[in-house]
Amino acid sequence: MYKSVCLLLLLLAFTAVGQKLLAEDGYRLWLRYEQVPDAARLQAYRQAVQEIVVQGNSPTLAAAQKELQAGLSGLLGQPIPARQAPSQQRILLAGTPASSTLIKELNLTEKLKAAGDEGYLLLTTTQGGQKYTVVAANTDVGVLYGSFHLLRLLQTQEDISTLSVASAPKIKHRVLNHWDNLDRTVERGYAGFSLWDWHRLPGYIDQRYLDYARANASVGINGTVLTNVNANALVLTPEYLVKVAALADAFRPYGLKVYLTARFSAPIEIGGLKTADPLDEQVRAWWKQKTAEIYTYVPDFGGFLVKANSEGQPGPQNYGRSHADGANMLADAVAPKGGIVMWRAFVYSNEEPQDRAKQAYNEFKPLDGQFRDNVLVQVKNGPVDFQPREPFHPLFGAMPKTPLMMEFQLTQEYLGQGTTLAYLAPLFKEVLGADTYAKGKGATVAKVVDGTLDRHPLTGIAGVANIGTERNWTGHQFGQANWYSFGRLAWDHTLSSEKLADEWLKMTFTNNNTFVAPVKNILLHSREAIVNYMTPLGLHHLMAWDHHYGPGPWVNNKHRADWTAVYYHRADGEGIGFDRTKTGSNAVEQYFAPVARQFGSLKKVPESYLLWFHHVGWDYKMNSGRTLWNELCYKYSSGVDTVRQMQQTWDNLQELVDEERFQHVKMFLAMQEKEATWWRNSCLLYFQTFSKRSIPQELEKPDKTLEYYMGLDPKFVPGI
Ligand code: BDP
Repeated sequence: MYKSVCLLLLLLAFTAVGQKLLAEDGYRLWLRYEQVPDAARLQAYRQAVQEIVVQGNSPTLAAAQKELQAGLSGLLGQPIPARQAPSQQRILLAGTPASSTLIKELNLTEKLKAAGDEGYLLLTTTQGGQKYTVVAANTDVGVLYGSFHLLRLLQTQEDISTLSVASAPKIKHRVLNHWDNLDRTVERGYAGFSLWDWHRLPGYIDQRYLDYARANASVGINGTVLTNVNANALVLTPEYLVKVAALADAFRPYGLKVYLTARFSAPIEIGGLKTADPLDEQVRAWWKQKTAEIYTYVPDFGGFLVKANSEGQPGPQNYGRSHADGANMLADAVAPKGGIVMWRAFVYSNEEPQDRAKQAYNEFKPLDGQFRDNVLVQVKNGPVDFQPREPFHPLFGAMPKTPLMMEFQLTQEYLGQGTTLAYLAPLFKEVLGADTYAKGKGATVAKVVDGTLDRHPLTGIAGVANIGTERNWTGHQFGQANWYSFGRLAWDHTLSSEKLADEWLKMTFTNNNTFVAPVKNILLHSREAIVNYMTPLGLHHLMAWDHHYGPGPWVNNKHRADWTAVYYHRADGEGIGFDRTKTGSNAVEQYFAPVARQFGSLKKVPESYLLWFHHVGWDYKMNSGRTLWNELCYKYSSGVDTVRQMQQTWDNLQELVDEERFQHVKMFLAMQEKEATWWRNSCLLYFQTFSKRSIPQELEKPDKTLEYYMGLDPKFVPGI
């Protein structure tokens, strides 16, 4: 007896330790629902919510109820019952006027008008002697989104005693793009393998699919493209469609629609046709039939994302047809069921252009007005390719008759990949806030994307996902902040980077400001640090060949000049930078006049874009008073310094973070510091061969030779 009691105690002790050790591995993302530590707040919340009443039954309302119950029970540290009718005084009431008589009795019709199909109201009200905290919406999914909002208020310890919140998304399609292959590798994925376990589907529904859907719903993401833009036609065959259907079924309660990438040559590869010409009747019929078939598996299938005639992918131009011909063929196929086509503008042909940055604009602008109503043209944030900093893409504002969808990259292909702490909300905000001057001052990219500038009802925003099978979802613990902030900005692009960092940190780590304040500072400076130690002052495309990990400013002589680094930086004895003014490629001309004038002028261009648009002499005087060469040296060095400061800040916070995540981030920051130094040293030594100037005395000098850095050749880098 004594022995078994001891054993039991030992076991309990181990489990407790085990739970502590395993508890914070990042799996729970920002949905941890730990008990509110502040006693006064806790008391207030407990008084406000004694039970949950979600009237109505649908899978989505059930999901909302489950989330509220789990979330509130955790946050309030006591079980909160859920009932169909109130039995207490303080009720959390959630539902729609259609699902709930109690909500109906509150007469919210007027207030709910602005909520639309996905928005919601959060209110505090009293009726019949009962005090209600209300989550009301026109639709079940609105109730779900509102429930997550309410939980967020408690997670971040906001006052909920007099709620009066109305929220609706500014953009309609808020979509993740997974570059996931059917063999489960992920193109440019740094967080393990693809979440989609195709082999075990449809039989096995992994809990991760549901947690993935929950996480998306919690930030308002309502669509997911399951497959890589470099598409495989097999996903369109019945063998895979049944698996796609299983995923769609798992996601549906969370308002998450499924989309697929359409390989343009699918009619040939899996349809047995001789051509994929979009004007060929047989091809058109094939896509119609194929799409109808997809809808039998997934009745609410969202539609297609297409990469065509880009980087070797097949497309309409193979048959002398335009992008509009290709997009419209697919648009006609999905239209009967309300589907959409997201047609990518990331194109560049096999012939080498004079300036790759100009190509998407040149190809797409003439097509404005030629696309069907259910086509969105999906444009990367900048004109080259997801670089640490690019000016906004000149197509934004230039195609008023076509809804343009924004494409951001959450996976950090060009921002340090899996080992780098890069909070990207400042990048998203910088682009969305840029003024295109398409209709005079104030025509921001955000207004193009949210449809208000040209009154487009169809709107969309996409993020190339950074999610994989790693236990913490994104590889780097802080990668989660990009999934989070992308979703929140897709819903409301007016939110600030700072607010989103604040929310995410509080929910993911702790509300303790001694932790939140310094770590927010880390987040907010992280992207600029990367720009500084990789590609300062408008430099771009300096990364290593193919896998893109690490520096490669010396990359030249590849089969396409515009895949090399030297094509972009153009360093020579005189200076450095790509002349995109009238004397060069004249890419500036693609912007509206005030922007073109600013970018085109050496005096007016912001220094952060200087070498993007100008070839500038090494001794050019910068705003700081330094020469360009010295400024470059300073920028590269300051990037490294910032990472070192981040390390110091983090080290001081050990007491405030669980051990597992503390050590994780510490080790990742140490890797990042090495990589930052590698970038700085490589780039400065290489550019020095042109500038022939020395690195300022006061700055740290590279401790290896250029040959050493050029000889580094990391093997099996993930993501290719
Ligand atoms: C590039 C990536 C490549 C993608 C391509 C795209 O290196 O893997 O396929 O973008 O967006 O940046 O299509």
